[in-house]
Amino acid sequence: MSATFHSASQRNGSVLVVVLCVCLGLVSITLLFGHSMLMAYRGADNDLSGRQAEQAIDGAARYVELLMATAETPGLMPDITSYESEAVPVGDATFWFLGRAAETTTNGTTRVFGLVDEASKINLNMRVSDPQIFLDILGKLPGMTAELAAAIIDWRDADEDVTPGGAEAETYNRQTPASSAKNADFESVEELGLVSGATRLILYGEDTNLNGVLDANEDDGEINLPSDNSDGKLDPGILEYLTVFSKESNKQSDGTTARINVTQPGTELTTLLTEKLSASRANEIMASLGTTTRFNSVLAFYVRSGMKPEEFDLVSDSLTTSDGDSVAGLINVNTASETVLACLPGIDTDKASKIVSQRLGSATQSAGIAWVADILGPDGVEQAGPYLTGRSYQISADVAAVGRHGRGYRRTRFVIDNSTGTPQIIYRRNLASLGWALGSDVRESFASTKGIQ
Ligand SMILES: [Ca+2]
Ligand SMILES: [Ca+2]
Ligand SMILES: [Ca+2]
Ligand SMILES: [Ca+2]
Repeated sequence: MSATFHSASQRNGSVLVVVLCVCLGLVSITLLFGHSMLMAYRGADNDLSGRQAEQAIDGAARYVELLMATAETPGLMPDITSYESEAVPVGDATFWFLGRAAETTTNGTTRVFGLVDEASKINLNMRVSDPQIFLDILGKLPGMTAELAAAIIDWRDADEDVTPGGAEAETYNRQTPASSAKNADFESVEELGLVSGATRLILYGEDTNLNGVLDANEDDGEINLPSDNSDGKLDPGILEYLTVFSKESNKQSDGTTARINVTQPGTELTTLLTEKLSASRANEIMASLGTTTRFNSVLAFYVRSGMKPEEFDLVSDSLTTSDGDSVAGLINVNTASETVLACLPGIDTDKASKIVSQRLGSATQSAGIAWVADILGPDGVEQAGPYLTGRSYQISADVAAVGRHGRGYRRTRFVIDNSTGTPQIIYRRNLASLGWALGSDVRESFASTKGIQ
């Protein structure tokens, strides 16, 4: 009896245990199910947020095309105050244009939102009269090695003659898989990754997410990748300073008439000066030019002409020293950084610094270049003049975006070309894999408002 009772109570106890187990099992299944539902929901939410972010990025690209199409002065970078660049709402999504500080002295410590001028960079395909000039320009880039500079020359020149320290087919043939030098122009800066001597460190430097800003992991030494010198300054790689896209049409602002070649000054030039200035000034200027036609740049022509800066700025966009349909690779003195300017012949760090500080001190944005002649001096004009412009026709928009609740991070960099008068996207690259590029403050702002991230 007692045994039966015991056994019954044992059985009851077992049943209870079984029931409890089943209940616990059901609860855990429910919890598990609930959790997976939540994960599925979050996944779907992330998918939706990602799609929203992608749509915001496409919208941002169209916004830049519109800005360029409606610009009052073609070739003038849109003024930062004339467009939205930071935390721009598009429905439930938000986008940012990752920009660059105007001063290089901020060392990546200032987050700047805005569009970037491709003509503010050195063009890997720029034309020079002597390869040594380009070798010197490249050699002044921070972190550049003599070997890589030489290999860049060899990569794009048509011949198989090895520049000292460089690389042609014989070097690439020894690689696995065997390849050869391209012997043609670069189509993107990413192509540099194929060039002999290029390393991740030289290309990216400390700026592994290519946002121009010193992120926490880029200033903590060896604690997190990349390895950096934790000196509180961003040491970017050469990608920061290079482009393949800068190009301007060699037409006057009407888009059809060829610019006037000042190395063959004739009645066209007199007519232009008469129209833009006056008949008497045209005569004086033509007289002071005399028979000299050996100008290697429009800036050198200006120095010789005796024009006032404001006179030259009225005519400079109608002048050229080239007979080609377009001119590629000129550097815009109105947007280029001190680092880029100091790479050019005839511009030392002192002059580069003066150019940038005078530009920052000016109240209005300019497309003129006369103002740099005073800083450069006659020798500087002679050497740097052939590589300078005041205008830009290719803008890059590095767009980062999130969907609702700050989720679904996406990033795409576009280059939009307006050299034909109709803006069009000529480059698009997904940069989301480089990781979050908006800093901890933006992430925290979403976390604090939505409790997510
Ligand atoms: Ca070659
Ligand atoms: Ca960075
Ligand atoms: Ca680090
Ligand atoms: Ca550093």
